[in-house]
Amino acid sequence: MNSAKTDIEIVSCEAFDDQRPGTAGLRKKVRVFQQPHYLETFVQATLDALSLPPGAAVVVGGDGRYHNRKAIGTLTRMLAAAGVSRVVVGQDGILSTPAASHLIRKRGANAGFILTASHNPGGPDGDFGIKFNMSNGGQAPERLTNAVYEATKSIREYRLAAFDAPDLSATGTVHCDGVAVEVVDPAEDYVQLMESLFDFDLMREFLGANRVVFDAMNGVTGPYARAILCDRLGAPAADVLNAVPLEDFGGLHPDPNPVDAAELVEIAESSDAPILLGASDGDGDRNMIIGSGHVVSPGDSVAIMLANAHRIPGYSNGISGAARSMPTSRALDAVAEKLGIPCYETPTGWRFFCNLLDDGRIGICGEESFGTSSAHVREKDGLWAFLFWLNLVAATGHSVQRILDDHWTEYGRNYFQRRDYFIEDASAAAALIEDLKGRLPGLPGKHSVAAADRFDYTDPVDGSVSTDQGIRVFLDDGSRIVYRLSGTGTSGATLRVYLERIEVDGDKLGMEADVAFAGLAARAHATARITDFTGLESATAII
Ligand code: VG1
Ligand code: CO
Repeated sequence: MNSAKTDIEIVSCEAFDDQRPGTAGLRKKVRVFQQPHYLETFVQATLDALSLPPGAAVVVGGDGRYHNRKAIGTLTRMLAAAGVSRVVVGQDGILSTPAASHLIRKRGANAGFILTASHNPGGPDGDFGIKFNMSNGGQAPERLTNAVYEATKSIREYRLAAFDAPDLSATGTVHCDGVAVEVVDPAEDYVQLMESLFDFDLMREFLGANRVVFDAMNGVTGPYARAILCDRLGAPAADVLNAVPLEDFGGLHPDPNPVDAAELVEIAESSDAPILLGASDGDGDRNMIIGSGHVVSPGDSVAIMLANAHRIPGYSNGISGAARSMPTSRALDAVAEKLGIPCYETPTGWRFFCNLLDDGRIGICGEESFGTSSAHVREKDGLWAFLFWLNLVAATGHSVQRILDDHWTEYGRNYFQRRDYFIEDASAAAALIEDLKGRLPGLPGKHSVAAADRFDYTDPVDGSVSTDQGIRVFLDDGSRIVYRLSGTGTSGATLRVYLERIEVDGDKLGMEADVAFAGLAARAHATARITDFTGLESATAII
């Protein structure tokens, strides 16, 4: 216990009224976080709600974005004041989200703080954020984030240990008063974990004859990708693009989707395209997989992983069950059914998978938002997904296109598209949702609507209930439209409209998405009266 000998400064402050955590932690503009006391009140509220035992160990890291270093210094001092005796932090403050999750679990730490706004842009005019994870390595459940929000509204003071923020530039342990700040290589433990799951020998041999390219998008995964793909598997350094984490991501939007990772898509379409390409986001939890010039839809990706898990060493003993977030395509359900294992449908946000993973009910899970992972951590994991595909391509000798074609032929194809509408006036977005909810009972039976409901979720492990997690409209032909509001934005509101169409006709498995969705997209737009409520004639982004 160090708090007795640590000098503590108590700072009075006013509460802020906008610190409700969203889908994944608290995200705001950097300038909001730079306001005096803003980070501190949120951290203090979190520490109060967490009530860590005396002498606790806490993992701290971030994606290297602007404001990270300063925030880590403050956080370390606040953790010391809260009686934490060990802070494990990545060198230079760097830890990818999945690596932080692993470190919490490996070290038996009591909690973790991850400083990131994920795929949101960085830099002084960009976004900042903070996620807090529990001792299982997963993000705080809703009951805790609600408690934190309540605490932020009435906070009057916070506590800081009176020492200078430690230097994080070299590995080793620094003692600050009674707190041991252990600076670790961000990649070491994670590399070992990946080696325990995948067939590195096979992958190394494969890379001797085949080229793959990974784009770290100037986010956190560069050092991890270099350590694994180059140092361990022999890929040339030049094949890890944008490999140095930059505070502003080099001005890029570090979001691995076909629009923001256009450079990679271009390489994939060139005549001497690599056999496999991948990208990850700012904090390393998202992934995009490309092969044969084709971006693998995340819903297909997780379904294919489940169907082929027996080919990958770490998963060859079988998978107990699978899960997907509600808006994610139901391609996964079809595979689970064939395997005779359960497939859970959870609300959007990785934290909802964590109980299922902890309870051993599921082994693989995914979200349509380019997120996939397994029980190896309690976060989604971008580089893991890329390595899974690399191992799969190496093990089968099949191209990504062949793997997709075989899968669709066996299970049918779940065409999937997300249309985002950015709505400046958040109240207009809320009104649209309320209006649609009110009309739901009247939709079935007309215009080939089979059913329409509001998605509420009861966690099968702890019985906790999360209501209002989106709106589902099911059509007679098996198509589905889902509506929900984003919980990660930092201004206005984003309405997400998710479209899914299932095709089993062998002649219709190769359509372009725009062709596949021409009808359903117009239908979804009209059903929600999007133009009436927002003035928008079309989606702001189609992914
Ligand atoms: C989005 C995605 C969701 C994901 C979340 C956090 O949330 O839709 O699937 O879990 O981002 O991912 P929302 O509420 O904006 O739709 V990350 O990589 O930004 O931590
Ligand atoms: Co992310």
